[in-house]
Amino acid sequence: MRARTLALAAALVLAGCTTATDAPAGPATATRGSASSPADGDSLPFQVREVASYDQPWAMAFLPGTPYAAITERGGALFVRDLESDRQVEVDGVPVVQVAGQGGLGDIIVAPSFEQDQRVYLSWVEPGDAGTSGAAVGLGRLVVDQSGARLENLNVIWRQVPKVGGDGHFAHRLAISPDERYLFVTSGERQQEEPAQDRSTNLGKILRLNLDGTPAAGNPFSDEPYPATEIWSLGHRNPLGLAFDRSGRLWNSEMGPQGGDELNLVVAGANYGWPRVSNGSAYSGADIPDHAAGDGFEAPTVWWTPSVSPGSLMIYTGSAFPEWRGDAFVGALSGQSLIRVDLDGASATVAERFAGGDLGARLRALAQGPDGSIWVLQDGSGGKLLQLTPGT
Ligand SMILES: [Ca+2]
Ligand SMILES: [Ca+2]
Repeated sequence: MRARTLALAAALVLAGCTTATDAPAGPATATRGSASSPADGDSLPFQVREVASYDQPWAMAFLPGTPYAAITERGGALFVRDLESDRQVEVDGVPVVQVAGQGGLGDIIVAPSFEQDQRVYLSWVEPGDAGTSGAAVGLGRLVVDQSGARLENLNVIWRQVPKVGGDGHFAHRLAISPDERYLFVTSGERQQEEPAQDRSTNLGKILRLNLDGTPAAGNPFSDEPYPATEIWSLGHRNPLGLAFDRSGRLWNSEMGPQGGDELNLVVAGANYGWPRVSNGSAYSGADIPDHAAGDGFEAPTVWWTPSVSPGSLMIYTGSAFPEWRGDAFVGALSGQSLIRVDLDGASATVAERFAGGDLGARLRALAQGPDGSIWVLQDGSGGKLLQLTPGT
């Protein structure tokens, strides 16, 4: 079995682990616009272990059947870390990425067939003509053996169209549907606003693709020309979080403008309103109508004003924290905290916010470990990799 080979390769010579040294961030100041106020506190009801640090880490994925996790850095590096020996190697064969503004190397997730074929999906920003750029998603093999780790046969299977100028709102978070038939991709509106309502682009959308990156049959606009054939939902701004719950519902988190950050229950064909409506305001101070019943747009289930800047979304399914099973976690960037959201069917309520110690920092990514522990990547230079386990 290939997976066994991977596990045995744990003994390979790996580079020494890095040590985190950055100072703790300032106090969190986030509040919510749509939920009661839970108490903030510096005492955390779990243990936090600092594992390592990275330079602008962006995403983390556990590699099934191995003791490894893959971790991306926005600057273009991909690492495979052995969580048992605490050693890591840098992966060869990562594509050239355009690193500017919010762009660079992005998400990584494993394909449903990973244990058989080591396939992973990777997202990044690629350059275009005349200073333009856009997000891309590649599918390839992440091979780990005695000689190191490398990406093989990596092919681009999806792109943002069109490529435009500017270096913001790429989004490019990835998720596999629970039935393991579809790849979902978030596509930010590149700070262009109007494309989020324009079905002749795939900007400002959530896309549903086959596992090979082609548009999935049965999508809501499948009778329109490409790229409308890819669109699952529209009217999104900067959707940096995407996760399925235990009942198969899809949720996304996204950044509003000034205020109006959102947690949305994502429904096929629904329009989430950007830039027509938002519970936030334009940075110019100009009003944007709030979401309102009967306006034709899907309102967020939870929203935050002032902004917390949700940078990631995870729905917990593990056993280590049984009381949290089925709940959503948002990693807040400007909100400098880990936010737990109670999910109950289609309803969602902010439950508590953890801002003590190392969680009182800009948080970039969340992942659930095979043992049900929760892993957190801080944002920025020296961003720490943290493992949360039961106990105090
Ligand atoms: Ca909205
Ligand atoms: Ca508004």
